[in-house]
Amino acid sequence: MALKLYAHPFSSYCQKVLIAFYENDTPFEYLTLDDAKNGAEPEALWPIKKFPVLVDEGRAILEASIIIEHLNLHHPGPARLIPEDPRAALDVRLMDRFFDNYIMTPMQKIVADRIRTENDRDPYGVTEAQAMLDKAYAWLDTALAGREWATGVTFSLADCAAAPSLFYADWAHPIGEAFTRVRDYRRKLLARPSFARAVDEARPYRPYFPLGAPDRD
Ligand SMILES: N[C@@H](CCC(=O)N[C@@H](CS)C(=O)NCC(=O)O)C(=O)O
Repeated sequence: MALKLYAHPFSSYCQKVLIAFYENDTPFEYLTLDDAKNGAEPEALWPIKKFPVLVDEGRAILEASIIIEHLNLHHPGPARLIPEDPRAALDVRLMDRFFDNYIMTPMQKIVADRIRTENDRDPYGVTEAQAMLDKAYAWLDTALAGREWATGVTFSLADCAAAPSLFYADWAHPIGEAFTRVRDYRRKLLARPSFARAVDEARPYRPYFPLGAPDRD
């Protein structure tokens, strides 16, 4: 039975998972959320109503990191996105948490705030999110010293998380020029064929970016 992925090309967490699929050329059925007839099934599978959702043999696999762990375990390919050495795997999972919690979450906060009506906006929360991004960029700039990818020389789950989070975070709250390693790393992620493909598939949706997608990348 084919793997079914409910996703949207412009969604950062969906792109995180798409990178993992594309790294290994893993075959799957791509069901976009634009297709109204697909609405009911993913919501029934995950009443929290967040995407992506993977269905494998009728079982729903939830949360982007867990989907990538699941692929690594049950549908492995040549690119091992989680190292076999448990200590190295812990480093990868730490960086995956870092990108989700301290880059993706504040980036989503800033973007979501802009979609709301003026009255429902939360300027204090946005300022906090911007401050978190500045702290995260600074920490990451130091952490990346001597590394080719998020945790070293091998592309991993952590880089799947890094790519869409830094991609959109730089649109929402630009990465300062002083953070040269972060800026170089973001550029390198954009050049990775798996992520370049996900970014290209999402190009038609750029006019929907509420802050206005910059004319670059
Ligand atoms: N913790 C979830 C987050 C998923 C998430 O935030 N997905 C967004 C799209 S990037 C979503 O479903 N947004 C729709 C909504 O919040 O209604 C994961 O890791 O998969």
